[in-house]
Amino acid sequence: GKVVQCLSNYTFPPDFRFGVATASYQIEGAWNTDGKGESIWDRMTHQHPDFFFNGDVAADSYHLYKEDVRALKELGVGVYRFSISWPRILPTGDVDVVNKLGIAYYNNLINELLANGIEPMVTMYHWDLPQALQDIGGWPNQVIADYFEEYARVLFTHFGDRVKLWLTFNEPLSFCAGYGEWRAGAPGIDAHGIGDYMSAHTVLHAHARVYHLYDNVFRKKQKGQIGITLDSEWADPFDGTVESKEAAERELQFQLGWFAHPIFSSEGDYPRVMKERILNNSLKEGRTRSRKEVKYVQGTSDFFGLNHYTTNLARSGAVGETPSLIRDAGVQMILDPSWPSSASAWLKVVPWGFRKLLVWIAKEYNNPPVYVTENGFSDHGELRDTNRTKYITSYLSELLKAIHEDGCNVIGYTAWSLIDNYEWMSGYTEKFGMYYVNYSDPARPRVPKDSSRVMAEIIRTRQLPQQYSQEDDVKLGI
Ligand code: GBH
Repeated sequence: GKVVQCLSNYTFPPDFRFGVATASYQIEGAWNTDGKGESIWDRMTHQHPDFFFNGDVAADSYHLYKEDVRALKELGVGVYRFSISWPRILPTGDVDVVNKLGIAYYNNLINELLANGIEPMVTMYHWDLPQALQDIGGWPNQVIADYFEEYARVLFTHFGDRVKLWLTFNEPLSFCAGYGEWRAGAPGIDAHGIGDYMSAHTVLHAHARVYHLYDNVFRKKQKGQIGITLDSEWADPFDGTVESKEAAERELQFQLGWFAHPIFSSEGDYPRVMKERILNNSLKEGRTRSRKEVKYVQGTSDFFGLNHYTTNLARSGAVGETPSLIRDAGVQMILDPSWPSSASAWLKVVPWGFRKLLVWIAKEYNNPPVYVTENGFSDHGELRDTNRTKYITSYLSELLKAIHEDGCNVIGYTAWSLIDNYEWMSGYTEKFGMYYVNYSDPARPRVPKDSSRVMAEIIRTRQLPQQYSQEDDVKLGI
């Protein structure tokens, strides 16, 4: 039967921050303009033009950033989350060359935002590693943490007087997979069960280094906040069996706990279930040591950045090759065919999973302040994007219940995304923007979709528009 969408009447707390998000490689273009160095995404897309689209031009935000700010202003956002391209600032990855024009671009963007009353939230790394650093091994090589710290120092030095919200990494879970599976993104290295774990180890270390750098050198003067953004689906037990409940819990530990437990838990270190299973499998594989090592990086985040899009059903079972992360997790993840779809095969509309994940994080990590740094819906670029509006409003409704009924400390929300952009392995086929961009028009005009008007209304009224609870006949939530 039909389930009518029922939106919460709660209002957003007075200090709740609203915004939208983007990432450098997905919007900027100008891949080799004004001294920018090559990134691992430039290299991979250029080497495999048959397989990947590229972000050579993208939405051309390098030249059109004022159009982006105009759209942000129209939305009425308080915050704009964007990322800085490491090779645009440091073309070789190292501080031997600091690209003045790259610094100037981000200065212009930041100043334009501030002039319009919008606070910048800056991600230091949204996947575009300088190719020169990949040439010496990339993230599996722990020396990359040194380079990341020096890069961060350049960012704090040049932008920290005006940027008060920093994120070190966007979604380590996603980009470490680039060192596990060819199909998972740049650099496309097939070393599952080894390269991905090694990368994660460096990334956690690099994150902690930059947090401590901020604490020791910049925080007192600049008075900002610094965190990390982790991504996780919700894993709901496939059925009522103990095996499925344990599998769902295990899946959350392997997705979110992998990075969150070392940083946010009172215990520190990787989740116990992960260490045990990886060690057991490593021994079974005839190895003399675990494929994973241990490191403590506790307490190195002022808030918990969370990207969340969708839910899966989890049950215990063998999946993936030996060795691999998914083999170690031992969880089969299943999409319920009754859940509404998007343009992305992996993205089903399951708003209640969002609330469950927020509650899980609050319990697991002693209710940290959570900043939802991404959440959004893909379609094919429709201007009348009713399904995006339904997605955003129903997920925000669950977020409000998590705040008001479950006591979760959710402090902000930046929707993915401001504009249609380069969607990684899917090129320009899946659109997440609240603004449409015509990719066959060299001028790349930004055109508001219906969802942008609803978002503007939510930001202005600080509550959800009630008409969407009346007209809805799509099963969006219970
Ligand atoms: C975010 O990742 C990214 O931060 C952002 O850049 C991106 O544009 C946005 O999502 C929308 O995708 O193709 O079946 O192998 C969200 C987490 C992890 C979701 C990788 C898609 C690939 C699934 N993503 N996952 S599949």
